[in-house]
Amino acid sequence: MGVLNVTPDSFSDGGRWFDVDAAVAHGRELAALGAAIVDVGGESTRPGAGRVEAAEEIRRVVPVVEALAADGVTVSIDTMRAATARAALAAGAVIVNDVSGGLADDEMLPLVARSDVDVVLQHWRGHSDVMESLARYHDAPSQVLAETLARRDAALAAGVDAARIIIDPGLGFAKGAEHNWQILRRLGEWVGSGHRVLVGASRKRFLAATGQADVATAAISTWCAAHRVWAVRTHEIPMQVEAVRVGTQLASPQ
Ligand code: PMM
Repeated sequence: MGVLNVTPDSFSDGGRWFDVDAAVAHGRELAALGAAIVDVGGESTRPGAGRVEAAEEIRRVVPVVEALAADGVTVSIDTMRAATARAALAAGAVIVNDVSGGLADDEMLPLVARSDVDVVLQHWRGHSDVMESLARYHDAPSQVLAETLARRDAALAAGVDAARIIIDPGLGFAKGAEHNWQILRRLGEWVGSGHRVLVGASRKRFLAATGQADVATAAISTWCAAHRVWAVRTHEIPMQVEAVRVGTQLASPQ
C-alpha cells in the first residue's frame, strides 16, 4: 500500500503532494512502481497535529481519488470522518482506512456496513494532539490487540461483514518506540486472529533515527511478509516490493 498524503503537514512527506496534479502524478507513480493499493489521505495524523475541517479534507482528496480510480488504481481513503469516506467512495475508493477504528465518528462503521467495502480498523486511543499522553501500557502487545478486536466487535455489531475487516496495530499512535518493537515481535498473534493485517511502520520516528528510514522500513516489511501480514503501508515502493518478496519466500511452505 503506497502512501499519498495530500496535506501540507504530514509526518515525512507533508507538502510534497499538496497540489492535485502533483498528487495524482505521484499516485500513478506509486502504482506503476508496484503498489497494489494507493492510500489517499487529506488530514495529517502526525503526533501533535490539529484537525482539518471536513470540507477542506474532502476538497483535498476527492479529485485525487477520482483521477486515480479512473486510471484503474485501487484506492483506499485514509480518513476518520464518515463524510469524507462517503465522498471518496462515491469518487471510486474501495477501501476505508480509519486510523481511529471507527472511534472518531459514530457514523463510520454504519457507513462501511451499508457500502459493503473493506475497512481497516487501526488501534487508536485519541486524537494526535493528546495521543502521546495515552501511551501507557502494562503489556502493550496484548492490550493493543484486545482493544483492536473490541473495535472489530463494534464493526460486526454495526453490520460489517467479518471478511471485510482488516486490523492494524497503529504503530506510533499512542505508542512509544519500545511499544512498537514489542508489538512487532508478537505480530503472529495479529495474524492468528484470522483477519487480514496491515502494518504501517514507514518512516516513523522509531525507525528514522539513523537517517536510513526506508532501509529500516524494508527490514520491517520483510518481517511482516514473513509473518503473512496482508499489506504494509509505505512511502517508498521499489525497496519495499523487494523486501515483501523476500519475506514471502521465507514464509512459503517447503
Ligand atoms: N499511519 C499513518 C497514517 N495512516 N493508516 C494505517 N492504516 N496505519 C498506519 O500505521 C498509518 C495510517 C501516519 O503516517 P504518515 O503521516 O506517514 O502517513
